[in-house]
Amino acid sequence: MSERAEAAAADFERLKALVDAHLETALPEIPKEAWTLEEAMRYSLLAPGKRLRPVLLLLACECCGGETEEALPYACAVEMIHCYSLIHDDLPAMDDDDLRRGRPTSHRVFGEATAILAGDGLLSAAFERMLGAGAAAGAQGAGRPMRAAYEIAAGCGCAGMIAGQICDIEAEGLTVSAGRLDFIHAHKTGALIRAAVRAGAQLAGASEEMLAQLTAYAEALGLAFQIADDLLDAEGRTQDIGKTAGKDAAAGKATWPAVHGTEAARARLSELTARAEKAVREAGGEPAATEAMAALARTLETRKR
Ligand code: GRG
Repeated sequence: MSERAEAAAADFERLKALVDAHLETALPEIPKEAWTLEEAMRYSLLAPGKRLRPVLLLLACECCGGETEEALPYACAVEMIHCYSLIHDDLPAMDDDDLRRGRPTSHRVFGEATAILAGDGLLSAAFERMLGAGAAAGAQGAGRPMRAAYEIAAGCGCAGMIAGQICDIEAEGLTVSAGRLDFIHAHKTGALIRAAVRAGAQLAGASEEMLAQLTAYAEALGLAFQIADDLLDAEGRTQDIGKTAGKDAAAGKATWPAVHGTEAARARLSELTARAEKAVREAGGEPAATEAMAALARTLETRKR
């Protein structure tokens, strides 16, 4: 590994450790009477995830010269939202999965009703966390927190992740057009990744030009991430990816390899990785964070889980 790549990897690990530590105390106080809810929420939230979205938010904030400490509540909120979406996605009514992050899924451990409520709880807790941080900034300083919270709300909402999820479910077993497939990916997976990057940049008060460059980075990265995920599902092993491999084909899912073929999927993945790297370099932000964001795009291209 080159010196530059080593520094970028260390940056990712530094921020991931920060996120992991903050997630421990990020949930609101839950009444002791509702202890099963808390147990189920913590089970999913603290399971070993990659923490890609919160780290991206923090890196985007650092890239635009912002304060990492101030961005942490938003980073934790994005991870809570991501976890809620995973819990609900795994439910029998959706993808019906038994394994997530190498562990039994929430509904397998706690039952369906508790899993649904744990997802609801994480989504609500995310907004509590962000609005609490915004309120603490006071009326004078609330502009940036408001913009960041708005990005995240829109990204996970009905014109973002949820729109993608419904189209994904409705596409099962059907032949979908390339355009429809891109819509599904850009929304189901891409919207929250895009929101995380834009929220981090907004917290740092990024200029419109920088925001546009980082948005281009996030959009390319989001699609690349999903294509890599599709390839892993098709070619990876359950024990490596921590979730059941081969499920997409079995469920007749709309995926990049299924619609375009494996070779074309690989070529698109490389092209998107290069596009993401170029966009973040052209943003002209803080050098170490820029390097870490570029390295992250390259790592996701070859990821094994
Ligand atoms: C239920 C509203 C709702 C949305 C669900 C998350 C999601 C939307 C669907 C999950 C289906 C899926 C496996 C999509 C592929 C991309 C993806 C989101 C993978 C999981 O994210 P990682 O790999 O997971 O970052 P970790 O566990 O590392 O955090």
